[in-house]
Amino acid sequence: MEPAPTPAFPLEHEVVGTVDRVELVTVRLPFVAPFAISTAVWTVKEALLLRLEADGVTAWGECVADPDPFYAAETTATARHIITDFLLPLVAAGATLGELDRRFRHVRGNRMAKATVENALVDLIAKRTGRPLHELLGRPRARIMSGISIGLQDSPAALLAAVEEAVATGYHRVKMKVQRGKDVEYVRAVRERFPEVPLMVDANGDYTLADAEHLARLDEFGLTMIEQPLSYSDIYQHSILQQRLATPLCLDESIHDLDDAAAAIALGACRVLNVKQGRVGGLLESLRIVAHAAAHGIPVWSGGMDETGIGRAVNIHLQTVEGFTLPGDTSETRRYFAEDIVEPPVVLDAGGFIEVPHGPGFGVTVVDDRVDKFTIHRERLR
Ligand code: OSB
Ligand code: MG
Repeated sequence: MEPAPTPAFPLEHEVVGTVDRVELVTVRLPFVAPFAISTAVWTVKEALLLRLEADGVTAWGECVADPDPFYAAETTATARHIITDFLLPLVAAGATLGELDRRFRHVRGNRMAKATVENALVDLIAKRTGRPLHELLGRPRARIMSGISIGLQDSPAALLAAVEEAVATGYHRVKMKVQRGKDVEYVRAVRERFPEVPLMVDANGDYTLADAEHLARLDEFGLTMIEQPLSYSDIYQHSILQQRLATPLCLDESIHDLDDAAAAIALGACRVLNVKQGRVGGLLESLRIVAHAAAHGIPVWSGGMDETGIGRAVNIHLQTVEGFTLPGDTSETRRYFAEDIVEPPVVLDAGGFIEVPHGPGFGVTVVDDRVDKFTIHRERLR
């Protein structure tokens, strides 16, 4: 008899079981401090959570969409619609995650909604079989690198104070948000005070190709990369810009799936990739992107979306995968929330590393009282 073909990626052959109860819960957690990027300022984290129950096991998936379309086109409301009306009806007991992934392709785009369903099903499968997520990914438990994303600040002095605290905490690299008018002089201030800290900037699409000469002024600061300088939907113009800059470009918003990543790499539009599993449709698509990038010598790191402890835990497990060679946007819980909905919180160890949470599934415990306290909407679907 022919041996069964080896699945191309871990997760693909995992089987979805029956689900007894399905709920969508929207939580709103206050941020410790407002988080500003070139297109938005957020003072609270609003997240859509998918809660599954089966055989007394509870599993969760967090959607990374914001309530507004200022970072990505999807919102918590569009995700709720797509999950309820199109994705959940495709989930059938007995199907593998690989089959489900193929079914989900019939629904175009909406990758944040897809990731939410995939994540919750992965958590359920992992918990039912008593395995931690990194084990489903075929990876040993390991510590991962840390990184911080510092939002736009009112002055270079305020930025320096934030970077000072980040360096003192032990983060492996610092990312600072930039926008027109808050770029070269802000970066210069940080570089003069911290000549050695691994530093990068993220513009969230605030510039155009006409700014190429201005952006080239950043080359003198030895940045590890410039993230998404041009439009949220562009790949081609980034390939032109990359030819004019010594600093590597990194794409975030423009990459929704493996095809986008492959196009960006083929065009030379970036030399680094930010993989947010919640943006690209989930863990399985992330594995494909990371494998493709590694095969083409492109380093990858895990971005973040200011997730609660649920999504944060997923990002941490994913970073045990080979190919995540750079520190990502994975920071301590206390940087975002005075009180999170999970235990334990994410903390840095003495070396600035983050431990992968222990236990089945994502390895964190969702505290029901806290979910209740922060819930603004709850709906039972099944
Ligand atoms: O562009 O990476 C981004 C947060 C929200 C939306 C977009 C971005 C970010 C971050 C913060 O930079 C990442 C994090 O700390 O989770
Ligand atoms: Mg970004």
